[in-house]
Amino acid sequence: MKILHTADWHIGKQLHKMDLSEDLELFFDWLLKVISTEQIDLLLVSGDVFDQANPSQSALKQYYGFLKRMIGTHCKIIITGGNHDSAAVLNAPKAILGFLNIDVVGGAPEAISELFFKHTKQETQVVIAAVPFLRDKDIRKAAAGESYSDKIEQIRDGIQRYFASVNTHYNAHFEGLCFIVMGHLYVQGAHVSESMRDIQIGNQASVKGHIFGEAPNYVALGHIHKPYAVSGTKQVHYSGSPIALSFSEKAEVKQVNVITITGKTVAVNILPIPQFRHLVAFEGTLESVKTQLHHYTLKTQLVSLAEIIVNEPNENVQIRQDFDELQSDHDSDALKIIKSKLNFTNKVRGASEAFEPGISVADVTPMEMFEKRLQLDGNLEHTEELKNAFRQILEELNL
Ligand SMILES: [Mn+2]
Repeated sequence: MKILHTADWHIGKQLHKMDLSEDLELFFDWLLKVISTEQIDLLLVSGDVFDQANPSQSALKQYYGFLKRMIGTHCKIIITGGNHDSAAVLNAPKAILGFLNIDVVGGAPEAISELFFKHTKQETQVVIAAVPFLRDKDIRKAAAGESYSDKIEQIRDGIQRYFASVNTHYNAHFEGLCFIVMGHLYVQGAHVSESMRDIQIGNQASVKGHIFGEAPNYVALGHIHKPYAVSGTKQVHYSGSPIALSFSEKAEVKQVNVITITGKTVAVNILPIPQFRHLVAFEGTLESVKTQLHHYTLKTQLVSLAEIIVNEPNENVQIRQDFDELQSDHDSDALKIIKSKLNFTNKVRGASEAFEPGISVADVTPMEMFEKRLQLDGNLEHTEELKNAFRQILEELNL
C-alpha cells in the first residue's frame, strides 16, 4: 500500500497581496499525476488546508475543484484541520464528502474513536489516527489568574495526554496493524519560517518528538513549512508546504512524502515538487539593485516575485524618488516586485520614525507593532509580561 503525505496547502494565501492560486493549481496538476503514476492508495493532508478560517469563494472553489478531480482515482483522502482552518468550515461538507471516499476531521471530535480510520488493500491493513490541530479548549481547562508559563506548561501536558490516549485506543482496538498518526503542531527543533504565525501559543508550547510514543509506524505532521524529519525519533516527518509561502522559504526545495507499507514495514520516499515560481531577493545600492534586476532571467513557468532591499549611505530625496520609480517601472514578464525596503545609514535628523520609511504596515506583524510601541515608552518594567498578555489576546482573537 502506498500513502502520500502532504500538508499546509494554505489555499487562498496571498503573498504581499499577490495571489498564489496559480502556484497551487500547478501543484494540484502535478499531485494528480503522481497519484496516478505512483499508484497512491491514500492521500493524507495534515492541516492548514486553507490560509484563512473563512476562506474566500475562490479558495473554496479551488479546494472543491481539486477534490472533484480526485474522484475516480481510487485514492482515498483523509484531511485534518490546522490552526489556520476553521473546524466548522472543514466539517460542513463532511457527510457528503464521506460518500466520495474523502474523510474530514476539522477539529478534535468528542470521542477519540472518531479519529480512527482503517484502510485495507489486499493483505495490507493500515490504521490512521487523523489528529487535527488541538485547540486550547480540547486539551486544557482554563483557570482564572493563571500565569502565562502555567498555561504553556498545561498545553504541553494536554498535547502529550491527548496523543497518549490515541495510542491507548490503538492498542485496545487495532494492535498489530500498521499505525499512522497525523498531527498539526510544533515539534521542537523544527524550523519556523516568517509565514507562520509567531503569535501562536501552540508554537511556544512546543513538544518533543517522543510524545508520539512507540505505537506509530509513521507520524505525518503539518504546521512547519520546511520539510523536516524529527531527529531522535522513528519516522516522525513534516512534509512541509508544497509551495513557498514567504520569502524566508525561497531556497527550500518543497516535497511530498510517499510511504510504502509492506506488512508493518514502512519505507519513506521523498518526492521533490518542481518549482513553478521563484521567489528572489535583491540587495545592494540603488544602482546595484537596478543592474541585478536588469540581468534577471526567468527560469520558471510563473513570473518571479521579488523582494528588493536598497541600502544607501545618505538620506536623499532623489534616491527616494528613484526608489519609488524603480518599483513602479520595473514589473516585467520575468519579475514582479512585491516587497521593498529602503535603508539609509545616515538619516536626516527628525526623519526617523518608529519604522523605517518604505515599510508598509502590511509587512509588520501585530506582535512587531506591539514591540515597537513598547520601545517608544522606554524601559518599561513589565515588558515580557505585557508581550505575553498581548500574545494571549492575539491567540484568542485567532489573528
Ligand atoms: Mn499551521
